[in-house]
Amino acid sequence: MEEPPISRGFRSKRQEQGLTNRIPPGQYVTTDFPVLSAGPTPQIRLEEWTFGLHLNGLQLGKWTWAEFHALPQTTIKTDIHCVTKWSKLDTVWQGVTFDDLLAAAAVKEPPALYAMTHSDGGYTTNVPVADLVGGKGMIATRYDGAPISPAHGGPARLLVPHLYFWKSAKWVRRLRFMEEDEHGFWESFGYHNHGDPWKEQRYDGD
Ligand SMILES: Nc1nc2c(c(=O)[nH]1)N[C@H]1C(S)=C(S)[C@@H](COP(=O)(O)O)O[C@H]1N2
Ligand SMILES: [Mo]
Repeated sequence: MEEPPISRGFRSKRQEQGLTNRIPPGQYVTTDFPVLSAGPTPQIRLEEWTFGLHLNGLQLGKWTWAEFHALPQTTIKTDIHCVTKWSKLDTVWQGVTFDDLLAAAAVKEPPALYAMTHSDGGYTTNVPVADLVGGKGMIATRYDGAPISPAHGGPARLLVPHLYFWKSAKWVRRLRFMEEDEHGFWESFGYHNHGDPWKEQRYDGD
């Protein structure tokens, strides 16, 4: 049998946009910015806001809003991928990287392999420390040149864009280093423990 002719003119929309290598499997691109929250948006007064790093009940570092803004600020442009299948390209965030936070706390080496983030409202998510350091994670306070809106996690959210977006905890207040891994909120409801979009690690067992 003859091979069907290959349509040489064919290029998918993704190829046209040069996106073939940017969209993880099963994702589609949206230009909106959907809001996904498991509960109400907490109201946080900046005068009361602090961010803390903890290990075994010990506080390694704590910053007020003003102190946090005196730390080196980094701006990144990155794609984000939600487990509900939307991806948003070229989002721009400003904040303090974990590398800079650890340096500010005079912590030379990450003190444990695992971390749990704690947010106002009670949300938690666990992330391996290796996914936060080396420029991979930050505490972001600005999105698209303006303060992050409350619905999107303002005043400050975790940003770990190479993992599914549920790992990017909104309204984050505390990160606790852990010797042993524990499940956060969605992880204990069957979401994948790691959440790498390129491996389609959506649910436990993927
Ligand atoms: N504190 C908190 N952080 C959270 C969530 C949440 O419910 N509470 N939802 C997560 C999920 S499932 C997603 S997809 C993203 C959504 O962020 P967005 O609302 O800014 O799009 O936030 C993540 N961070
Ligand atoms: Mo999500």
